[in-house]
Amino acid sequence: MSTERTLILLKPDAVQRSLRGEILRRIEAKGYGIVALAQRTATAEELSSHYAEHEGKPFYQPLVDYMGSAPLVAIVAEGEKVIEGFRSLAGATNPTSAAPGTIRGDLGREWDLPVIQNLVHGSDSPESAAREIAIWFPEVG
Ligand code: DAT
Ligand code: MG
Repeated sequence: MSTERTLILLKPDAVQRSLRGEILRRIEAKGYGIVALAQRTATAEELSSHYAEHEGKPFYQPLVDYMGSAPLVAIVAEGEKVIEGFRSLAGATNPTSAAPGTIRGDLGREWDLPVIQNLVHGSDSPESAAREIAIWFPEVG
């Protein structure tokens, strides 16, 4: 058994497009558990910490600005290999390249929305998951 936890964000576009239920359905249907879930507007501190690895990249500032512009939903999900598994459910970063069947592939719309609005974030390693869970849910640990 390698039960682990990951940090998922339903980005502001997912909230605005009323896709929370659709995305949560996919997470739960896969068999992952929801350990914590909260909708709120992220602070600049949370976002600069969360996206520290991207600081200096051209999309960093637009990304941080966008993520703080409206409410998002932060989630801690749990399950066997959930870190890699949720990344598979999410699909490739760019919605046009994301495979059909994935969240970004089925629901992402790059023709009228920028890549930044690709619906979800998921931790990419056990180290990122621990770091990100501590940012969004310090009480969960
Ligand atoms: P992912 O969210 O698939 O882990 P990432 O960590 O490389 O992707 O980038 C974080 C977010 O930044 C991504 O979800 C959308 C945005 N982003 C990444 N590359 C981008 C680019 N070339 N142009 C615009 N936004 C980009
Ligand atoms: Mg990433």
